[in-house]
Amino acid sequence: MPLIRPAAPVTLDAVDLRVLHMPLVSPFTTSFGTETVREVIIVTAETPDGRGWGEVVTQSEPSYSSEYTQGAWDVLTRFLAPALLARRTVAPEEVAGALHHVVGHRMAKAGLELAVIDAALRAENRSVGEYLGAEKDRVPSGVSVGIQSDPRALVAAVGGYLDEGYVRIKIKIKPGRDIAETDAVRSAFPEIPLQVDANSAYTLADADTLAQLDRFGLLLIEQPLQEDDIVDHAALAQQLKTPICLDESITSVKAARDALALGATTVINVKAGRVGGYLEALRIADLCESAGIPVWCGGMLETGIGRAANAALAAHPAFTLPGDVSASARFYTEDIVTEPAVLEDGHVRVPTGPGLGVEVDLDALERFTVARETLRR
Ligand code: OSB
Ligand code: MG
Repeated sequence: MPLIRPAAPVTLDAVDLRVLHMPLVSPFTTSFGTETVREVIIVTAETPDGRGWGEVVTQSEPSYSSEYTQGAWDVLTRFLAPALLARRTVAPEEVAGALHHVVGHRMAKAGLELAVIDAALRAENRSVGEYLGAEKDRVPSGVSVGIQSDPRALVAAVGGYLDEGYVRIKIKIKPGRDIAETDAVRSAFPEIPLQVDANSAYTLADADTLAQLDRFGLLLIEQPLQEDDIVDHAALAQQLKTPICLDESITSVKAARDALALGATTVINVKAGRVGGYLEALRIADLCESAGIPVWCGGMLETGIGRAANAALAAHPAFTLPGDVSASARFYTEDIVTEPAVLEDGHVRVPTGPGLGVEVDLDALERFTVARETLRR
């Protein structure tokens, strides 16, 4: 069965790119650093029938992955957007092929592809949920909690999110800020679905430390070792009871297939940006569904644009674990869409309107914009 019902091609008149700086409600700290402002690229695909919106989820520094905003800006303006504009028309399913000659830069490609998907679906009056195979009208919402000043502060932060209704907690860990943190959260909340994310901060030599996490009954540990440590992850899996879930390492359906074949992971975090787009994300979900591997939708502190697409993806039946699909207010006091995602009974609604099903607040977009360039055919 084909993964999706294709959408008709759109005529691309222009691609508009903006860098936005959006203040975060509170600093977000991971093993690779602290963010206080989300720097993100918003893509507009301009067609004779209207606009489509996309989001490039790079961060300002190449820490989570080798991609970063200024690098994405360079490759988008010099190579990717010109390659798409050189075609008279393009269908969403043709974008990846049209950009294939550029190696890597998956987040940049994913943002362009999403703008074309949105434009094409709006023109056909189809929702991104229908397009991606969503089978739910709302998805369970997990929250990713950054490293705090100490375990007590972490317990307080987690308690706040539980009070809001989040159904699954993920805490960030790093060497020296792991066992005591997880112990504190587990002791305070013995029953909650809990997982940890190391963002590549350990090596196989830390296996004994990581094995101490086994006693906390975690759903999984996310990306303990580095992006290219596939064989080491397989070795680590032999030493842990906690399931390993790869994030950074899964850059494509091929990488997913290899990691599964080697026993490096038993759960997969799917992020459209990391893998080059929502269609590749769907291929990974499909692979995992066939293999009986649970998947969940990861997040990259998306604005309302990417957040809408993530909610739709997470509503696909392959996504059997709660994702990092939180309410907009988890990260932002002001979003760039008119109806930001809210938490309702621990869930986020899957938009049903045409395309992404959200309208961009052009005033807010303008206020957060720090750079802009329009490329034309
Ligand atoms: O590893 O999942 C990650 C944010 C930025 C970069 C990497 C990660 C994250 C998160 C936040 O954990 C997830 C979210 O958007 O809610
Ligand atoms: Mg992660």
